[in-house]
Amino acid sequence: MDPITIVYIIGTLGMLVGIPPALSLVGDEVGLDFDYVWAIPGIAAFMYLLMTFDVGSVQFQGYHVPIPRYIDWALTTPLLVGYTAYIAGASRGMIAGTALADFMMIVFGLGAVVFSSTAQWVFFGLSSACHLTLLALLYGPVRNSAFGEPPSHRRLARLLLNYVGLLWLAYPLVWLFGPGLQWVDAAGIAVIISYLDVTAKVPFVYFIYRARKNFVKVTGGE
Ligand code: RET
Repeated sequence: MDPITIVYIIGTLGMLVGIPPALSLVGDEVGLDFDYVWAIPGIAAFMYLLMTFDVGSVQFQGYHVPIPRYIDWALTTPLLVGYTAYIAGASRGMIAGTALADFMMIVFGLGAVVFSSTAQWVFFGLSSACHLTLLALLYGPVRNSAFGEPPSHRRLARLLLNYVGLLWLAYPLVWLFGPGLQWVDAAGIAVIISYLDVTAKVPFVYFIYRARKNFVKVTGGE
């Protein structure tokens, strides 16, 4: 079997691990609404399954680009940052702002893998500008809004914020060494990204799942 296929099978199984804890949050009355957290590992598991069967891949300049990966990122990364901002007690406008900056980062990021040479670097720059905007929103207004929240919410918000803020820095680096400078081949990139994707999603869900016990106490006392 093709090693990339094996990597995607492991990725699919990894994402499945995040679904039961996320489903257990549906309908929970804990002061915050976590009804759609399941979509984070759920959409990813489905997209990894498509990648396992090589559905929806295209070839650009010798690079195999799995479109399901970008569909996954475009849908689930706004959920990851949106939930982070929501738990931090950010306003609806700020939640939408972080989700939008994130979504644009992914759309421009797709441009950075489908176009060649100069255009590719322009899209890398645009995507990176959105990433920086996202980080500025997260570490500025979103972090500040958490100060007014109950300690259990604040603790979880800080954990998720740093998790997203630090782990996601690896993605543009992977792009640089892969599609950008072509030092790492497509198989190497597939392994690294699959590892990062499962790490970005499954522990994220688990952190919320684990913190929920303390939320019940907070709302119960109000
Ligand atoms: C790209 C390429 C161009 C520059 C930048 C990028 C950033 C991507 C990020 C992706 C995060 C994905 C996650 C997936 C979870 O499953 C598109 C690689 C800045 C930050 C968290």
